[in-house]
Amino acid sequence: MTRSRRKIRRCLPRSRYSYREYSPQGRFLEVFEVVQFEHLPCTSDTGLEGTCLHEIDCTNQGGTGMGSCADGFGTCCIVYVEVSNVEGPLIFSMQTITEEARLYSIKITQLTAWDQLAAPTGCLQYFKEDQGHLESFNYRDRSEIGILRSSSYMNNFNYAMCIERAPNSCSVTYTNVGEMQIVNYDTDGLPVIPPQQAGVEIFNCPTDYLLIAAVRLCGERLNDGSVLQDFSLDAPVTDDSAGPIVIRFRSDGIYTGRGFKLHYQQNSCAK
Ligand SMILES: [Ca+2]
Repeated sequence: MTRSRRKIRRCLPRSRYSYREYSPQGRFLEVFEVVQFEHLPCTSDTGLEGTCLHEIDCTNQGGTGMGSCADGFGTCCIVYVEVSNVEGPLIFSMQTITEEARLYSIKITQLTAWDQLAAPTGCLQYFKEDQGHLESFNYRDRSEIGILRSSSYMNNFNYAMCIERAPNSCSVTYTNVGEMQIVNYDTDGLPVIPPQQAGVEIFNCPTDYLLIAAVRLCGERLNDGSVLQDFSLDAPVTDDSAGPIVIRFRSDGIYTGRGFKLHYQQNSCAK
């Protein structure tokens, strides 16, 4: 009998599964491989977030399987809201300007500063993998709980995305993997830079921009000019700054674009 691998939905607390059958000679055969996995947050193929559980646990807890877990490569947007030591209840309110009915699916987890999942102070988003994706809010053009929608970041953003530095990591390289659009307009209402171009620094990106390695980046391409001077093309952007890894995003109170989806890769100091 050959060993077979049992399908695992990897998502949070550590679980251990094994299944054994006994041969006619009385010796057991390991039919299913013993697998241990962390019950970590995960994102379904359709964008819904959940907790990675074995399919049996998922069913026992009244959950619905949404596909296998994301191998730590997910695009989780766990938004961290710091509430200090205030006493509850904590009230979460939603504001909308449309008369259309809305449906929300929101998972809330309370964390202490000592929790493994807790983010450093000031980080609205926190990514703990050595590689992954950074995505602006409302970037996706569809979701399981809604219909097709117009993707756009929002006005008056000013937040930080933080990445936990991996052991022996000395730099991070960012690449554009989506339809980037971070817009800037002058006082006459005209685009500061032409379409399908990368913008760099304050003259190109006065209001809406990503801040990576202290450089403002905007436009419809990701390119800081360090490795490629053709700003009609994307080019990798590498931050070799020491200390915490922080990417900031800002927008002003008027004009918005699609946003961004970047891949980040932490690089070994040996490189
Ligand atoms: Ca703007």
